[in-house]
Amino acid sequence: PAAAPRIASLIGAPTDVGAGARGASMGPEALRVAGLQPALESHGLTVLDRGNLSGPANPWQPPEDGYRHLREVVEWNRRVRDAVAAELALGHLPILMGGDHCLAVGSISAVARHCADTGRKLRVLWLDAHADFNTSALTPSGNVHGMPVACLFGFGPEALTQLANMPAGSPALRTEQIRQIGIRSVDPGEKRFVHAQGLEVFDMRFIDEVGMRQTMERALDGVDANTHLHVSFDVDFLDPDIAPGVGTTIPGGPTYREAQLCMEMVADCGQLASLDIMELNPALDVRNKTALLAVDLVESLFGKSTLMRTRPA
Ligand code: EXY
Ligand code: MN
Ligand code: MN
Ligand code: MN
Repeated sequence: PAAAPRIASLIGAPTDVGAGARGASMGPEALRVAGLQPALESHGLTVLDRGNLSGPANPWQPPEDGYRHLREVVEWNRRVRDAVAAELALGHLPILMGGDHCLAVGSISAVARHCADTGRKLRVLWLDAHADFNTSALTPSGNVHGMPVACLFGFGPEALTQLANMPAGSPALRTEQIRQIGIRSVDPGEKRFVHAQGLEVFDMRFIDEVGMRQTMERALDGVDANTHLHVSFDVDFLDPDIAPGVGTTIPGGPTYREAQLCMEMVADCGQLASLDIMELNPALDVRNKTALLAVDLVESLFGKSTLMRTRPA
């Protein structure tokens, strides 16, 4: 496979404007304190810490027309999009440190546009307990972190659905470009919409029945040397027993080893080209252990493995 970029750029987005609990705004610093940069460097990457983006404060208001803080959400997403686009244009591998998961609209919009401009295929792996496929009509909360995938598919406010500025006003993402893994909490209307749109979802039931290895083989099927692989890692993907530091814990997530295998198989495919690390909430964590775990898993994403020094042919 084509060599993935070896310069990674850390972009902090310290906000929780899209979330239902405060605290994900502290995620970027917790990842730094947990040693994200030296961990990546130990796997041969050159790492540029670009510091934190700034943006509007969280006004902590109830929903208006089905959205909480839409103005602030849009502003943060524009800044994330621009920052991620700038790193992609330099040939760097952007790592967005969230921040809540609404910001994946901005980062994946930049990635989708980059792929359209450079003729690369795009595959997004959405690692999450949630499908994040609500709309203003379906949402039980108005929290935009429950809506980013729908926005990327073109269902949402124009200010978010048009962030990628794709040719002919196309949505940033199509069903064949995304695989969701670890899903175990979907609202009733959201579930119908996920089915109607034909999303490929490897939910926890699927992982229980076939195992993480076959799940990842299927999720990565078709990824080739011309594929830009983006991983959007919502830390609530992980079982709350090992990862309590998130605002929306859902029991029954991947174990430590299942999560490691997931990341290791991404590393093996050699195509990882951009990453989001989202929803880490240090206010709910225990001695930064969820941040340390996230760093450990991200190391596996970049090729840490137990015994093998080289990949099998
Ligand atoms: N589905 C619920 C809602 O839309 O309010 C919960 C969404 C939580 C989203 C998290 C972070 O991935
Ligand atoms: Mn590129
Ligand atoms: Mn999410
Ligand atoms: Mn989630």
